[in-house]
Amino acid sequence: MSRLIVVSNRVAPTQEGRPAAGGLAIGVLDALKETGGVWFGWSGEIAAEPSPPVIEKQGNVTYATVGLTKRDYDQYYRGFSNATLWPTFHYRNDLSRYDRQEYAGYLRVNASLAQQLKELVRPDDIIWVHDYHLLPFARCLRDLGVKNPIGFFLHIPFPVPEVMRTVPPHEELVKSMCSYDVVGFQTDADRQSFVDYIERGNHGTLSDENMVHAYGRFLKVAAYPIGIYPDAIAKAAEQYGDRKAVRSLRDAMRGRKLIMSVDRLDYSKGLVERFQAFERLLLNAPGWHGRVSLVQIAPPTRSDVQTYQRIRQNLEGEAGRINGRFAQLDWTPIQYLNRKYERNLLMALFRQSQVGYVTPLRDGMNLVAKEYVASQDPADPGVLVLSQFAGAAEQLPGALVVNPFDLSQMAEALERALSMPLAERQARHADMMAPLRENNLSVWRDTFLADLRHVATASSVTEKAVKRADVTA
Ligand code: GDG
Repeated sequence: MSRLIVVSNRVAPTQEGRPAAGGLAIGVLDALKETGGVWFGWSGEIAAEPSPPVIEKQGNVTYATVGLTKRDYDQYYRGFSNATLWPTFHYRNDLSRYDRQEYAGYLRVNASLAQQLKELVRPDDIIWVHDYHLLPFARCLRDLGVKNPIGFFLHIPFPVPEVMRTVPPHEELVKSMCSYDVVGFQTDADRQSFVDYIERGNHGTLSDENMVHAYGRFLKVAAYPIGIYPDAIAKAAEQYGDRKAVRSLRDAMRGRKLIMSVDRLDYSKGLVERFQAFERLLLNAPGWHGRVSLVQIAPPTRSDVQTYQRIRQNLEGEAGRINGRFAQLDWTPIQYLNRKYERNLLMALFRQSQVGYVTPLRDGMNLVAKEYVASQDPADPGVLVLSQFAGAAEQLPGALVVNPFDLSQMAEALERALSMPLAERQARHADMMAPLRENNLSVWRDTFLADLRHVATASSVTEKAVKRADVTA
């Protein structure tokens, strides 16, 4: 059996007690622990100069991590990845900026990571690369003569061509993505945006079975919605129900209803709009005063990127303003916690709550939405209020789906969720658990890897045939 090498910008912290708060890290780690393999990427440390990977084995996973220099970090990570690609791919061109030096740094780091990985690759390994930091990574490996199957999965949305074209080196990026054997997206809409870019720009064609022929290569382009392990989450949510933090929250609620939200502190998650819609509920339905609280957990991320500092200030301002307006001596409407919690504890908190409030302005999938559903007690489940712009909305038919730009609609959905009869809550919950079990995290990984193995073999045969035909023509 060939070895699996996973490549992502950041390898999840390996030390106990350092929880990874990020969908990619959680999804990849769970997926890799089962199959075993190598996880290659940045250690999270700033190094004085580039050095060979540090290798550490834990169970059946080998971690191979490298440091980044300050210049690499600034240009590749903080710059082009998170100040250009992240906002644009989340349709926030207004927050996106482009700097040629940063793009050069992005390409340089991709090339240098590829060079370092090449030393570890064996001929029968298969390589699975993750996310927007590494769009050109396969191109770099191919330039070094690596012939192994290489697949790519994008965890965030892929924008429609008009938006993609606002990134100045858009064509170079898309062309380099065609060096992969499989390019996977979270949803069919993302896949379609990528195919539209190729077809409308006359860069290539789509044939049966999602095969794209572009820039002289054949690759599969498909949607592989990332999943979770719902039964393991349900178990953890139940077991952690007795923890002190969970009991304290239950006591503090004193019979009040609880709306729970958990997100990395990111402008794509729609946190400000979410607070404002909750405020609208309190304005429109004063009967809820003193009877419902919103708990927002938002661990900070990328806090050295300027736009992230701004969202933090805005959110603190909004929470303070709304609490100042409505709070009573014994009731705080919004509890805003700007820190990380243990993951199983979060699942137990979800189970305590009556509403899961997940309203990103744009999101590749959103694992929190799925985790919220999985954490519920089937006998007395909470209701999920979910943005239509999360990939998860396609897969969770029992959610109350809202447009996060429509505050009134969100406030109405909250009220409906808070008052929903038990039978309807149970039916909606059951409607969501079935697809979550059917498309769990193993299915995501196994489907992607099966396609990668299949396509890599088939396309190398096709490309050889095309080359032979070119020579004899
Ligand atoms: C990217 C895409 C896509 C959150 N706070 C804490 C904590 N978390 C965990 C959640 C969840 C994960 O982090 C967040 O995942 P999301 O999917 O919601 O969002 P992103 O981080 O933006 O993830 C996203 C995902 O990749 C996977 O492909 O769904 O669209 O943007 O698992 O529970 N975990 C801990 N403490 C916290 O305080 N331990």
